Amino acid sequence: MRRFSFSDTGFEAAFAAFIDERRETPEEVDAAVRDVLAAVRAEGMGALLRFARQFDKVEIDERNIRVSAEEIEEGAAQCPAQVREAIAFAAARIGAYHARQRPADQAFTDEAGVELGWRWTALEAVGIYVPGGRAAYPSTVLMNAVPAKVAGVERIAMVTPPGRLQPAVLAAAKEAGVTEIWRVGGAQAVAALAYGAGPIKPVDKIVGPGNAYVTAAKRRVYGTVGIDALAGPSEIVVVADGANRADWIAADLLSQAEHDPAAQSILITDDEAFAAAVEAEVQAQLATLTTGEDAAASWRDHGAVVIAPMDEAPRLVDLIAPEHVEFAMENPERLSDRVRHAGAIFLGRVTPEAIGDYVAGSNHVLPTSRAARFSSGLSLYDFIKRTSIVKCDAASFAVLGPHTVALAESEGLPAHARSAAIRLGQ
Ligand code: HSO
Ligand code: ZN
Repeated sequence: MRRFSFSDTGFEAAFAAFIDERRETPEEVDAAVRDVLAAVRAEGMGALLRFARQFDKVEIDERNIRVSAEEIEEGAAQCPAQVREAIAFAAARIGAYHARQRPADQAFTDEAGVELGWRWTALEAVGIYVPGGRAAYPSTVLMNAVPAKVAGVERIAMVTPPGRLQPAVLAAAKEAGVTEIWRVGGAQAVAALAYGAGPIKPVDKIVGPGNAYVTAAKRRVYGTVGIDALAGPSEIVVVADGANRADWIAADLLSQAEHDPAAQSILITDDEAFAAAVEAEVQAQLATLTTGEDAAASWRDHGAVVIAPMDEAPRLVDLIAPEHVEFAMENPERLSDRVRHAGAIFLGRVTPEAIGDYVAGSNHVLPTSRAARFSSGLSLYDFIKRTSIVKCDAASFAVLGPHTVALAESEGLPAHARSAAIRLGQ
């Protein structure tokens, strides 16, 4: 954990260097991924079964690669009632929030008399990657699938590495309206979704977090299909004054640290005694977490405490451009309204970021690694696209046509020019 003080000479440079540090260990995965993609493209299902044997150490065949409707039902039924209830609660709130994002179609006639507009339509088929192991979060299934469903996507295909399917993941998939689930993971799953493989039909866009192989595969298939943003490790900045409870704020910092040893948690406060109390609380709570090892590594290697006047916080937050920022104080909007670059903002003392991870309704798939400078979290917009519409009548065509001819001729495109000129009687 690094300590910074705004009053130290050299603070700006030291802090800038800190936020520039790369947190992910670069892996030489791209060549392997290229070969996997090519094999699935050439051989289809046979390659998927071979890679399951080779990488996942699991024997699957064409008959059980798809998770059956009965398996989904039975698995979901094993999910504790309380968790199922929470999944339904979260799904309803996520659905309601994203339904409000639906933009209106437009149709208007401009001053030249041209009828113009645009129309939004949903993607037809979307693939959702769900990682195996501990990172198989039911909440992430909801955050990806519910907006797709609300957008009107007909086919929502989920892929996940072969192995034990968590009941809560199946319950979330069912609740969100996932239409098919396949036991295939890694780069080969991305290939199957992009190119198709036997019964797995290609989709139009692939979303969802994955390891370095999955991310490299998504990068490579982009263009054949759409992809969502490339997810990095979680981040949180907590801006807190000294009137907060140190144990609450420590818990918030650890809530993101526990995701990943490469996650990052930063406290910004103007109160040195409070900062020390939070640091002590972090140590005390680390000892109690089953995720303590990862959280401790994250806090040790990437955590920071910044002592600065509260009025400096919005500028510092913008430099970090974090995935999440909390403003734990009275009247938080006074500062938060000045923030420009953040994936999601959580306001006040009783709005921990974890609320946004699960049940606020807003999406928890958010830009990381400073991508909040140029992008937004997952939303309904990821599952719809816009088609523009143009209609001239003879009078408006007479206004537009000559300019079309002039531009087409200047570009050396005579057929373009003619298709306009011919209608002008030229
Ligand atoms: N905070 C994570 C999402 C998540 N949290 C899933 C809990 N489960 C992404 O920013
Ligand atoms: Zn989280």
